Amino acid sequence: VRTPTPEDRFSFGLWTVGWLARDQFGEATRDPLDPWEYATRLADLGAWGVTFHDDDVVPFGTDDDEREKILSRLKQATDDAGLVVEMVTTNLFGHPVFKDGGFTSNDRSVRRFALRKVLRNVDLAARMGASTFVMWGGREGSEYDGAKDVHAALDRYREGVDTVAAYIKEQGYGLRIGLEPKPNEPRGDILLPTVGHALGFIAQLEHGDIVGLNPETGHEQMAGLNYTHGLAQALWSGKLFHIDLNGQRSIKYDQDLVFGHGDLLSAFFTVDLLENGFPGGGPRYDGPRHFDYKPSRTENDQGVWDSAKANMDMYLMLAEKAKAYRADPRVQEAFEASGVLELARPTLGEGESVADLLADRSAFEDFDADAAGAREYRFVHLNQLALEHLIG
Ligand code: 3MF
Ligand code: MG
Ligand code: MG
Ligand code: MG
Repeated sequence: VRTPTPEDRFSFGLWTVGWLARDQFGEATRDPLDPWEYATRLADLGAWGVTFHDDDVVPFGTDDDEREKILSRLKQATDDAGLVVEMVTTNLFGHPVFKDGGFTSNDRSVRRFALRKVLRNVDLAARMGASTFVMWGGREGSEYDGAKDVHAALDRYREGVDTVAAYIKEQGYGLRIGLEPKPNEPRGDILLPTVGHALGFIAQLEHGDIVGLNPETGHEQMAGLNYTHGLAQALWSGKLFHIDLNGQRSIKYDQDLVFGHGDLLSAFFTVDLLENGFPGGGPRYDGPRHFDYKPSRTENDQGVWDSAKANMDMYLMLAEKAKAYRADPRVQEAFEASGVLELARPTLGEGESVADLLADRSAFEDFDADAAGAREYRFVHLNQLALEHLIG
């Protein structure tokens, strides 16, 4: 594989390579580096950008002077390394104060504290030159249905997101908010569990014009859903603002594997959509290729950086294969034969009214449903061509 360049726009959360591998059952297996060390090592591998939670860089509770020192140091290091801070996000899940949520905690004083933490972080995001502000509400939810008034919680969620969005506009910051859906973990059930739920929520916002999505591969797959379809609907809705790429093997705990190390065929079609767009045209994603994975607990210094590189290598290898797949004349023929391209043609003719449709006997009275039912789509042949390219 070729070496990634800044044009590829690969970015990483500092919390990914920075994860010390402490899990539910075991202690950390790695020693921490300073945030700027992670950043420069990612730059050496060919990454273009980094992202972080406030607390990844400035530990919770740090005083203002120390915070200022740390932030200047990080900014200097990213500038020196030629790295972009493309996204900033808020940790509303680590401290015990957020155990029942941030924006939707049953405790109003916690909700006010959460909002202040986020607003301060919006200022930081703008100062770092970020373009996306992600909100993952990992603690917004419940273990017990009786413990959360979901109607009130959604009111408070909307109030929180609208307050932040209004502040962004008021300050004239060039930031857009990306909501990140996840079905569960750490809460038993999380609010806005899927791309679809989040799109429905955004439609209820006052400032929804600057609110979109940051869908994560593994989060959709934890719910048994098709990540590529989730991206597709977000694109169709004009709401695909950012992405979290990683790997997940079926419906189980959040694995955060290297991109492509989970469902490889699904990863192929994800890259095909991101790189080549919809077969029939339509909106394209032009944001960062952002990875949110965790180097496995078995990895130390070598393995952490091998795995970071593996994400980019997987993406580049799949991009190359996806290009060859689309360029293959047999694939174009199969698209034709399978009706994949025909789907882009509107069902009604130009200017055709419902009355015209009702008057069209060929559409119904004289339509030979049995003949149409006998049509062969040959999707298996098309899929086999994709696999030929993928493993060939
Ligand atoms: C958890 C996540 C989060 C979010 C992050 C916002 C800790 O499963 O995916 O990572 O991505 O909080 O960007
Ligand atoms: Mg995640
Ligand atoms: Mg995950
Ligand atoms: Mg994520």
